[in-house]
Amino acid sequence: MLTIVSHEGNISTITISRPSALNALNQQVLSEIKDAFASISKLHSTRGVVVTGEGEKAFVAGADIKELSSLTKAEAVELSQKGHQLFQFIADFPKPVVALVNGFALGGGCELAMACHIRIATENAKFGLPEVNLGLIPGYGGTQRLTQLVGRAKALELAMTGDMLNAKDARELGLVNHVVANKQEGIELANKMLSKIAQKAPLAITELIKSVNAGFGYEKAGYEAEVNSFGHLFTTKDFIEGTTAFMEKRTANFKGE
Ligand code: CO8
Repeated sequence: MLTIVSHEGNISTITISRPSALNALNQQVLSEIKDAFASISKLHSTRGVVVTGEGEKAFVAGADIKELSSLTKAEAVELSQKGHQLFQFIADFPKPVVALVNGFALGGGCELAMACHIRIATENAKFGLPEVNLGLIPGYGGTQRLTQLVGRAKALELAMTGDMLNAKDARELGLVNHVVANKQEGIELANKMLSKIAQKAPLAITELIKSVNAGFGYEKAGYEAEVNSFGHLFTTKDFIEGTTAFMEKRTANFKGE
């Protein structure tokens, strides 16, 4: 298993545990996250969920680039659509979901954190959508959710430069709710917050999540445009160059082809 589910009191924790690849999301991890949320949704005793990454270095450093590099356009579109469904399931989850971001939250990792309701980041956390370095764009809803959280101008700047934001800057921009010194403090804060919410009426919390999300609207056109553009880029030479360069640990030389 690459995803560990644990329960303490009325809080369930999902830990993505693939430290050798900085907890990157391969298809197995995605499917295990889906199963974890599905099983927690049936647990009456769980009143809140924490999602985090194993270790201190990474929350999730993105989709698994080695796996992505061999996908066809059709496979990439299918996987992106599956990810969209899963991340929207998390965004609509009827119980509060806190992302405890303990290190790198890049690409799909940043998208996973953004799908959660609340984000707590450790001081060493780094956020970013660096897909442009691979000849790609975000494919798990990042173009939409980053824009919702930080506004169009900053979202475009971050996604076009691929720059990483530190935890404090991410908090300034509204991407992160709270910054804590380390993972232990993050666990304590997440537990405190979720325990407080657990004392409120559960049905009211569920309706609150539904209402806030309805106001944002699941802008289907935006998510669909992302999937189509993401898939299209799998047919380009720049995508081959970008992913090859990552695996060869060098800077990519893009030609716009
Ligand atoms: N995928 C696969 N392996 C990874 C990933 C990743 N995203 N990130 C890190 N790793 C691996 C490295 O290859 C390395 O493995 P090895 O030891 O075998 O060489 C190991 O993890 C440790 O990483 P580094 O040695 O690179 O550690 P550093 O501290 O030097 O650097 C970084 C850390 C800066 C985080 C660096 O690893 C990095 O840049 N990683 C890639 C980040 C990235 O580009 N993420 C975006 C990926 S694309 C994406 O998320 C698209 C989402 C939509 C997908 C839709 C699916 C269809």
